[in-house]
Amino acid sequence: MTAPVALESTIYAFGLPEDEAFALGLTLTHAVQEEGGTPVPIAVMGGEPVYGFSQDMLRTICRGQNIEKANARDLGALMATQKSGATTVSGTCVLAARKGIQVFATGGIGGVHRGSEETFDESMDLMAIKENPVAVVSAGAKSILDLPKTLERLETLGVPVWGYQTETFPEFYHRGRDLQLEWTFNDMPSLAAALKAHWEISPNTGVLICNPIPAAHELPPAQVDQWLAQALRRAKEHQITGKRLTPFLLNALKELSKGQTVTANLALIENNARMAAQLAVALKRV
Ligand code: PSU
Ligand code: MN
Repeated sequence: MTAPVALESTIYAFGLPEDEAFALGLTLTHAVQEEGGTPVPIAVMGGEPVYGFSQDMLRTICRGQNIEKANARDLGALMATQKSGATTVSGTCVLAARKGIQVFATGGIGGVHRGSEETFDESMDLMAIKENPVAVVSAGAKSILDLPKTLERLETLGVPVWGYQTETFPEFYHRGRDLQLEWTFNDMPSLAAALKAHWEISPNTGVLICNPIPAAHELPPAQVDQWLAQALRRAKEHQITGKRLTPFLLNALKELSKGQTVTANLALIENNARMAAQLAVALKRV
């Protein structure tokens, strides 16, 4: 397989409406191929980890019926019970690493939730990036999370957080505000060389690569904050916690923004898939 790029499947099953999700599956496949990479969407189907989907399989996942949200810790149980799961960033990191796939494109990672001092809600994504040698290309994380705490936790875990052509931690729907990154790489050969050096020193630890949403697709930060505040209030009213929280918030944002967050989400994922493919190609040359 030349220049493989892993893709997660939770976004298809739980992050978007079915038809948009299906179209996105096809778009990401083409985007990775156009940049010279091999797309490897990952899920668990009937108890088997799958690397690459047929169109039927993609449709089943997008429909999201009889599909679990599969974190890293769910994989063994899904396999033993022959169930199907759409893998989150954490589940995808584990399965990608098992096949030696070094580059993975997602939209945004999970992180430390707001109010975590009460709820202890921190995404397993952070731990999984620490434990698997995969470069996770993401547009940062949404401010539904507590971003300063998320960055602190990544530091504690020893996960490098690198900007690609940005000095600011991107905040998913916009290119970021005041969270400074310590490391920035401005071209693909430099980024690939840094990854190679990192894996010589820390062969088992992943890296978070931050690729901001293209400026043309950014949503205004103040507007996003307003939608977020409302979405968080709704989640509290409905007492949504645990695994259901992230999909609930995404759906609330979609409604509040009349679909604008979905359009931005699609644009940034495609951008990440392209960049990840360029990185996978560059990694072969270092
Ligand atoms: N961020 C998004 N869209 C998503 C997710 C994150 O903008 O669909 C998904 C990813 O699969 C991520 C997961 O790994 O949500 C994190 O869920 P939790 O917060 O329950 O760990
Ligand atoms: Mn959680």
